[in-house]
Amino acid sequence: MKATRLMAAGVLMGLGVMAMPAQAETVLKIGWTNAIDSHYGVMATTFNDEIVKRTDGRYKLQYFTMGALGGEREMLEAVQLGTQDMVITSTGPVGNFVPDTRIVDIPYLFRDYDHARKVLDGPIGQEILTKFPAKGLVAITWMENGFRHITNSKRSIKGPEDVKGLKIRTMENKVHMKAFEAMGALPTPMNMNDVFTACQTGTIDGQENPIPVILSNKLYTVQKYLTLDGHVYSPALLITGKSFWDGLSAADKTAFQEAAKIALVANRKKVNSDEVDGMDIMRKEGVEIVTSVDNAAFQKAVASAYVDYNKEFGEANIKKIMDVK
Ligand code: EAX
Repeated sequence: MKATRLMAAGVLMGLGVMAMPAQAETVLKIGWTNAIDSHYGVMATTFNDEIVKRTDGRYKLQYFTMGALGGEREMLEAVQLGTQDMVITSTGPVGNFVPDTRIVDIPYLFRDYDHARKVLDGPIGQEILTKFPAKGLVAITWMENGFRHITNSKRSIKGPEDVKGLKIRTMENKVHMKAFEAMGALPTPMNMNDVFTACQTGTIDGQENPIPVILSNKLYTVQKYLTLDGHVYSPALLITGKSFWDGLSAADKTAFQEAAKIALVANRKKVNSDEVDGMDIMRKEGVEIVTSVDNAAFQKAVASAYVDYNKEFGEANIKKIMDVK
């Protein structure tokens, strides 16, 4: 009798296991324009580890680094279309999709990292994120690209007068282009994937990016001069498609948001450590670094662009961000 019961239990168990299919695993394609060990890569890998933990492996990320899926604008279009699941991008091209983000691209808007992080994590930054769903996108969290500095192959830039006449690659971002026009440079908008070769061949004289990007894309091997002018703080974003996000259960949405919060800490930590470690790496490669500039002179040089910024964004709105303590 006992054996029969055991047998029966075994069969039921077997059936039971068959009746409960293993939870399907969803693999999400995520792309960015830097390396796996960059400030974006550490965000993606930390985010993945936290999601796998929080969803018992029902979701995991498939990484596409170094612009393998295209430039940031192209990847945003793909996420909007649903042919790519997620993108980590600077705000550079985002303003072409969600115009409300453009205000955070204004040069000299943020005093330092603490100020920028406080604004983006606070009501002003969170309010901007609410504008994404209307455009078919969901910004899961603000992230960080870092303060942007100018590199070039022509001359050491000690003041805005040295920028005059240089062909400087910018992102596809009219706010940034306006600032470089005001300085007398020739702003050349370009997909990040083309920047290294453009520097190498001299198609452009220079470009501007945070230290983590200069390191990750090895731009210091094709740019002789670096000036730590920090003309603009470059936020980044972790973005997915609205239809994917709406399909998640409330519990999974919370899991993704909590995972993103932990990943953001790793992203910001990497930015700060790159800024310290990067100097020696670049000096060893022979890069001539101007470590401090007359900020007031650079701010004066972009004053004419501020006339347009005040008109476009409202002087009070710009001041509100600048006044966050
Ligand atoms: O987001 O395009 C750029 O200069 C960005 O800073 C880079 O792709 C990282």
